[in-house]
Amino acid sequence: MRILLYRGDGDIAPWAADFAAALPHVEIVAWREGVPTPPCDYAAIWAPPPALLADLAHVKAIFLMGAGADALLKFGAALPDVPIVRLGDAGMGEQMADYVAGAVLRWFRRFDDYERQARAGSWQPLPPRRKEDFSVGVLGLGKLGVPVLRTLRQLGFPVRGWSRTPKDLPNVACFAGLDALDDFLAGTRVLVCMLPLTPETTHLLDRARLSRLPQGAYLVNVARGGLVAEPDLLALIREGHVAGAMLDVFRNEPLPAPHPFWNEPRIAITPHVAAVTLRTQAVQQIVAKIALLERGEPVADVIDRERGY
Ligand code: NDP
Ligand code: OXD
Repeated sequence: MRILLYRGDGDIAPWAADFAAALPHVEIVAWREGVPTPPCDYAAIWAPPPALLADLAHVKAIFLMGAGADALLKFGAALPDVPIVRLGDAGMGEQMADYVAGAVLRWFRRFDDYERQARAGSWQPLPPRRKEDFSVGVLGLGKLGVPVLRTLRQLGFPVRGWSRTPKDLPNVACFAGLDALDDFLAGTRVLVCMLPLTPETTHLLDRARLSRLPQGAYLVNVARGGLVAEPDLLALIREGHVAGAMLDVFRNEPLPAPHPFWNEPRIAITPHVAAVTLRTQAVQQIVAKIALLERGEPVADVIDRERGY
């Protein structure tokens, strides 16, 4: 058996070493542009260039070394008709929960306001906020959205969630479908975006939708930049309707130097690190799924190309 490996964002050598250690009888092929690739049985890839697609001709399945499939699905009909399998959690749920809890607590305890005051040399206690007024709404109740909700609920915040199909989660106010989105937004003080980027979700958060949030709401986007109409968000922050945002993902990454987000003090920026792929967990999960496929058994986390996630 041969497995083709590629990551567009870093050194593939440690991945090759981990796969080789887990599968000693398998040939690991680190893909390089312009170097002939032998036929491979499986591929484990992230952010591939178009030139790699021709070398997927013989694979039985494509494994993504990440959770989102948008960067692969954009190749559409150029992809072979084999299962595309993404990572399911693999240590990302806990990272997402930490990231989002940090953002919510920062605003709830007004650390952003106190940082501003401290820079101005001002010693001024501010009125405390009540958790019951600080409802957190998570868009996307999947592998990563659910652990985020669980953590926020444990911290005592009222939580609500929105998904495509109806859900029943303990102590979570659940909403489903576009018809329910306005009601969901109207009761959300901190909106957390954890949706996949699909044709249906692109630009979902535009001026009209963000305006449904109550005055003084906050936004955390840890999903994909294309879900948010960036100029609309900026305008609503400048007008004061949205009090602040913590953004990990952007339409163009890295966020370009002249982008106005860089100079907006109410926007906190991180460089797409809300939940990084943990190599050990990822390799273990992919190796286990290859074993299932080799035995002819079904695997979890197969992308539905129609739905786009
Ligand atoms: P899942 O596929 O497990 O969950 C997706 C959720 O979104 C599901 O609840 C689904 O609804 C819902 N959803 C999808 N489309 C719609 C729609 N049109 N309307 C309403 N709800 C919808 O994904 P994960 O939780 O694993 O990951 C979510 C995203 O997080 C990834 O796609 C990726 O883009 C991003 N990500 C970002 C990272 C970072 O570091 N910033 C790291 C990892 C992932 P339903 O349950 O009904 O199917
Ligand atoms: C992912 C990501 O989808 O890193 O895994 O954004």
